Amino acid sequence: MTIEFTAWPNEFAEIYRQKGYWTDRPLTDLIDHAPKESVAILCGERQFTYADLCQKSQNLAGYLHRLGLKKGDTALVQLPNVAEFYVVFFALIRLGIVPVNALFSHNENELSAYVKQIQPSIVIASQQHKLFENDQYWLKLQQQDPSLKHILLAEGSWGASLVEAMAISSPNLVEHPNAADQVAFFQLSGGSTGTPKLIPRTHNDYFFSIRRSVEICEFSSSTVYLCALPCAHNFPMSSPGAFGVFHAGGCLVMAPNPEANVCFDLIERHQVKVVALVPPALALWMQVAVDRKPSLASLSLVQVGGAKLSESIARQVPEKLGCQLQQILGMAEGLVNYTRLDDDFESIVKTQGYPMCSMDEVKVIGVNGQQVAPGEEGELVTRGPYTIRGYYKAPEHNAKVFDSEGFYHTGDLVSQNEKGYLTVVGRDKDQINRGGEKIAAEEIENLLLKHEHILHSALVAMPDQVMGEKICAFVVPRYNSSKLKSVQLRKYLRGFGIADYKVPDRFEFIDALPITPVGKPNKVVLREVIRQRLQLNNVS
Ligand code: AMP
Ligand code: DBH
Repeated sequence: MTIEFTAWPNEFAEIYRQKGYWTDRPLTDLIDHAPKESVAILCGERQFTYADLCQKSQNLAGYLHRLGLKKGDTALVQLPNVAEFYVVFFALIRLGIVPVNALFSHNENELSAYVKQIQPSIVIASQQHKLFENDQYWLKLQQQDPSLKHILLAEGSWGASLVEAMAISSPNLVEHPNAADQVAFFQLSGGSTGTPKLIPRTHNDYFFSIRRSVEICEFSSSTVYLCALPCAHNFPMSSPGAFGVFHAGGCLVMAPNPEANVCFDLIERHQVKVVALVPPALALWMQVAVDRKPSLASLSLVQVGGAKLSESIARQVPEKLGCQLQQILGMAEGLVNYTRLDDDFESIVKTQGYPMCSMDEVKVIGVNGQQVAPGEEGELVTRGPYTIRGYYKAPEHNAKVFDSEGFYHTGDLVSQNEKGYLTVVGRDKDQINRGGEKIAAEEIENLLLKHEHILHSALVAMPDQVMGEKICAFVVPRYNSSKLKSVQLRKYLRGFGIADYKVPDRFEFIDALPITPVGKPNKVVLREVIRQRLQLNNVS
């Protein structure tokens, strides 16, 4: 049993193999060939060598095998930033079980949507999350999908124990990962539609993106990398992220969150050299660094991506943090652009770099679908050796965002200079980028529309000093507008169990939505309305 997905056409696959991009090795090679006694992960007071990581993931694979899980099964995983996240990942991969790694901030609404899409055989979660404090949600999930039989909890008073499962040795385990050109796991898309989309990543394509990232960022066995962003996110996982650290034989330090003081302590204690951040976290780090710069003495590189970094903040990084900046424009669908370590300072602060592979085909196209001249704005479209050709089981959406030649239309508006460097200038997708966390407007609009007092709703991004963008929900009440209040609507939305970061920061009640000539809500106008209202508020 393999997971269905849109494969690369053979003629492309052949070239990617010839070039040595696809090596037909499973992702487990990332840890299985590292020097056994080196420290792979530091997590709180715990230390895991590469030998530990291999052993524990083999043990867990043995346990899962004894449960009856097999190749082609899927798993829903939700863990905080702990070493077990990686043990679980490699255990599942060893058996060809395909995980979806939910973000820890995800809630009932998101997890249930993933369960619906992949029908997992097992859930691996943590009691630190309120959904798994007791077995209520678990029972509900089992009702939703009766084939879901198993749960493992990282710590807990109910369910089977992940720690115990990792501890039982399984000497006779026969590993059988999925073929390297098949789906290894699902990555998550920020999305722009009502249902979250899953991104099938193969061993071959993901492994390549990791290896190439390691080369570009010059990771080595002496790299000490701080995982401060959510570990399941594509950026800290693969650009080069934790997996890049493993491939290089370096050391991964887990931070519970990107909070500056917590991270500064860890950097000082473990002599961290590299960290990946989103722009709002970087801005906060720069404030705290005014008093704590010596704590950062070991830091040589801060990678920033996920959302647009302002040039003025970028310029201050070397002075305020005492280290180099690297900008990254990446996406869980594949394409990753890096500024290079030896780039001139102007390119580093003004652009988000260029693709990591010479076989990444990148075009910037205008509204007529034609490529625009260098320096002009257009939509970024791409295909290449590690960019997917389709989302999981989403034929309608795929028909919209993948063209007949297999190019992925990113919805990012960029300009590309003569040297090939890309700069993000805007977005043409129905999404809000709240400091790196993406919200599909339609998902929340649909929930608002279920409210008996709401006639129409439209979510747009509003500018925010710290987050870059925040969520503004325009709402047209059905009856008497005075009945609707922001507090109630927030509570109402939380009632659906949505992740907190998706709850609108502001509600604006209006009599009617401005519409475009084709009858859709005119979000260009709405963004302008909220921008002006915010400006007025600032003046008054
Ligand atoms: P996702 O498809 O959910 O993985 O999110 C990827 C998207 O995040 C990209 O298509 C961009 O819209 C946005 N993004 C990532 N990195 C940057 C960056 N450095 N600057 C601006 N936007 C970014
Ligand atoms: O935002 C992203 O999805 C992202 C940013 C930087 C990403 O997937 C990546 C690097 O790999």
